[in-house]
Amino acid sequence: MATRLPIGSAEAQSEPVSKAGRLRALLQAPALSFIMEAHNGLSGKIVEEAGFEGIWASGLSMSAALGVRDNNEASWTQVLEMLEFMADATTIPILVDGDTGYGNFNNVRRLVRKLCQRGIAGVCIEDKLFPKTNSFIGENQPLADVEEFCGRIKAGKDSQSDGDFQLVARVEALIAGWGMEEALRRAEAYREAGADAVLIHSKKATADEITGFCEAWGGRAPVVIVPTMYHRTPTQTFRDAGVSMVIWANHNMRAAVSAMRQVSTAIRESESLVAVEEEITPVREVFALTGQAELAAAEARYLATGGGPRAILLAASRGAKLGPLTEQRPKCMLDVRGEPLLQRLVRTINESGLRDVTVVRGYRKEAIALAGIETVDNDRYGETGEAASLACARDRLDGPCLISYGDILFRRHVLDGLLSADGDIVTVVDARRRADSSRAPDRPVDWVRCSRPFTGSYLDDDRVILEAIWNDETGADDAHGEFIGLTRLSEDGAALVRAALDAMSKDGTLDGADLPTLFTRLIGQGAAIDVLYITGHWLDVDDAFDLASLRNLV
Ligand code: SPV
Ligand code: MG
Repeated sequence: MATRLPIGSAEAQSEPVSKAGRLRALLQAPALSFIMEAHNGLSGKIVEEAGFEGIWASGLSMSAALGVRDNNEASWTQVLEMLEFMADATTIPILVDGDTGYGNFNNVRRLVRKLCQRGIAGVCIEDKLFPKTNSFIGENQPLADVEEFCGRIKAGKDSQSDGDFQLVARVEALIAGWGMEEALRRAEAYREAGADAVLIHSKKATADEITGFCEAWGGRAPVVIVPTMYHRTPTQTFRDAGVSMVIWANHNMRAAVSAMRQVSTAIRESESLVAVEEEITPVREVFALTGQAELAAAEARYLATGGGPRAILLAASRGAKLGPLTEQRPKCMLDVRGEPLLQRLVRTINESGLRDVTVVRGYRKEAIALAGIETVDNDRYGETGEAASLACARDRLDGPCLISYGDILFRRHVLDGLLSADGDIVTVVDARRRADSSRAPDRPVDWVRCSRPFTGSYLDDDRVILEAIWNDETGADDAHGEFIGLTRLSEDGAALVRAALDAMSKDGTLDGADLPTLFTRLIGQGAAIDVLYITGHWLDVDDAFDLASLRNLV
């Protein structure tokens, strides 16, 4: 058995504290602590998210979640498997309800060894017989022989590979109707056998038995309680009685049952999702809970990119028209239904197979902290424009790439169409944008004129070339559409853009240039910029009006 370091000792402080060590500290601390029931990885995460310091892996709840009775119908290895998911999903200690230990001392030995291997912080075993029955069912359940149960405790303590692993002995004498004296006799025997704490269980509606036990017990070992039946008792009563830990034993499982019943009934009766959609957790929150962002970051790190285009997102500007909304963060980080706009954009790009994403930051750059992206900074964002931001990512213009404004969102098929379009430089133009009466009148638009207008004909797949691009209202009536801020470059296209940026830097025009200026220069040099016409299915955010429509639409 590994050695146990005394709480607060110098050695203990220099060691990283294991989950078992943290459970031990909770049990031994003078303050009352609380652990909350969970029955799988997801509920474990929710318990941790709520701020609890520990998890009660309830036998009743895990059984119920598996659709079986709390009578050891789930085998101990099935429980172990669930516990492994819970331990992997959380960082707080788990005290597992080990029922009776699944047999005699020998089963307890194996159980404790396996729990330690799986990173479980402690086990609670109750002085009953295998197969167990839930304490709240029936009367006068038979109790284990004290000596035999002490053997289970000793065997468990001798088998722990983590010196801090906690074994809590659960005394069922009060529940079984054997009285206080027997409860105290058993608790003392279990303490002497090596139990780290005793759980005194009661099914009375008041806490009299608990306070009576605590008074007579006198703090000989930490006391754990489960106030399921005496739930009206004020928590201060437990503090005053010197209880060490409260287990809220089954309330997540019961809450899940109520919520699932409600939702199932509502959907069944209305034959629709309308009534429930706003009431239940959005799918994206489930993705967040299960750590999807971490996977995106890992994919960026470990998955071969296959030489696919790199994405460069220009997100340096503040979005001053959004006023106080962009005081603390740039507009690309504005919340759109619980998720920053930029994160939605990155996800669309990732979904199209582009994993190498570089964001050019500027205003409030520290606010741009997303998993799965790289960043470069345009620290002169205040006096420069889009071309200078792109020049900050010049080193990354070394092969096929996608350039996007950081404040736009588009449907994935727009990007997929662009990625498969021919041409060294291809820009996306919305042919219908001019007819969009919902936009604010002073909103800046990158107008374009092309070699021919959009026709919408199925047979029309002739090449379209960009002839002019400008962003004032002059000539808006002659425009064939609006540049949406999305461009794809081949390796040769990237070389052309790089050379143009270098030339602009040399002749002093870079700082004041936006992307239309850069494209105009390229056109002037004879470069062919292809156009991919689309009709809608994208959005940009320039002002509060755009943001409101975006929040309504997404
Ligand atoms: C459990 O949560 O499974 C327990 C606590 O053992 S109780 O149901 O209150 O007995
Ligand atoms: Mg139980």
